[in-house]
Amino acid sequence: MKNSNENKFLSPGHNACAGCGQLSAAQAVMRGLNENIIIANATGCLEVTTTAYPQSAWGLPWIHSLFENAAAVASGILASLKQKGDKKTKVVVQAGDGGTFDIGLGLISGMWERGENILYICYDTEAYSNTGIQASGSTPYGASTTTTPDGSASIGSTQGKKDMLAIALAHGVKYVAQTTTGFPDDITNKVKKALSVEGPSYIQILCPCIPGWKINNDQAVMMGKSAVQTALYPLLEYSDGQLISSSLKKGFQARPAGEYLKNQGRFKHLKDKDISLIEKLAQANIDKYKI
Ligand SMILES: Cc1ncc(C[n+]2csc(CCOP(=O)(O)OP(=O)(O)O)c2C)c(N)n1
Repeated sequence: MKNSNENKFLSPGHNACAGCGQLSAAQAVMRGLNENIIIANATGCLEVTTTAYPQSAWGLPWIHSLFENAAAVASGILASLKQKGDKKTKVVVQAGDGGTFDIGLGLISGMWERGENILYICYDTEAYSNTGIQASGSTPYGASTTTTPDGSASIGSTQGKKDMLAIALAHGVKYVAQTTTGFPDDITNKVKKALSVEGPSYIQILCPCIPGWKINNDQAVMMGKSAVQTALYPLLEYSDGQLISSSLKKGFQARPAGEYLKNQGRFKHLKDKDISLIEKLAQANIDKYKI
C-alpha cells in the first residue's frame, strides 16, 4: 500500500529484530498522525531501536523520557503549549506495557485524573522485551518468560493479564481502544479518531515480539490476526465509557485458542487442560465485549 506518510515520521532502517511486531504497529500509528504532534517516548524497545546515537528515525518532535515518567513529561509539554497559546499541537505518549501497566501507572493515573488532552499509546508486547523478556503486568496466564520460566513445577506465568482498558475507563478516559499488529489499518483509523478527541485517549496495541514470543520473523502479523480471531485480544473501541465497536460481533465464531498458543514457543509447554483454561478466558471476552 502506497502511503505518503509511511516514511515521513518514522524512517525505515531501524535496528529492531527482523519482523518486529512493534515497529510494524508504530508505522501504522505514524500513518495516523500529522505534523502538529509532539511525542514523549518512554524507554523500551521502540526507543532504543530508533534512536541509536547520533541518529534518530523520527520525523516529528520527539522527546526521550525515562521508563516511568513519559506521562508526566507529556503533561509538562502540554502545560508549556498552553502557556504559549498553542491549541493546535497534540501531545502523544508512546510506551511499552512495562512502562504502562507497571512502572508508569501512577503518573498515567495523574495525567488521566487531570483530564489532559493527550493521546497515550501502549505497545503491548506482553513482557519487558528490551531487557530480556521479563514478565510484566500484561503477561498472560501460562506464558513462559525469563522471570516466569516454565518447568516441571511451573506452567510459566500464573497471573492473568492486568485489565488496563478497565483502568483507563475507570478514570473516565474519553476514547479507549484496543487493536493489534494484525490489523494495521485499524491501528491507523483508531489513532486518527483519538486525535480528534478533546481530552485523554488511550490505545493499546498487541505487538507480537519475535524473541519474546519465540515466533519466526515472518509471523508477527499473523499472530496479531490470530489473537483477534481466537477472541483472546479483540479489537475494541469505547467512546465516553460506551463500547462502540468490537470484533466480537453477533455470530462471531472464535477460532480455537490452541491455534494461537501452539504456534508460540512461550506457550509450547502448555498441556490440553491449561489450554482449556485459556479457552475460558476467550469465552469471557466474548461474553464481555460482544456487540
Ligand atoms: C527505573 C528503571 N528501571 C528499569 C529500567 C531498565 N529498562 C529499560 S527498558 C526496560 C523494559 C521496557 O519494557 P516495556 O515497557 O514493556 O517496553 P518493550 O521493551 O517491551 O517495548 C527496562 C526494564 C530503566 N530504564 N529504568
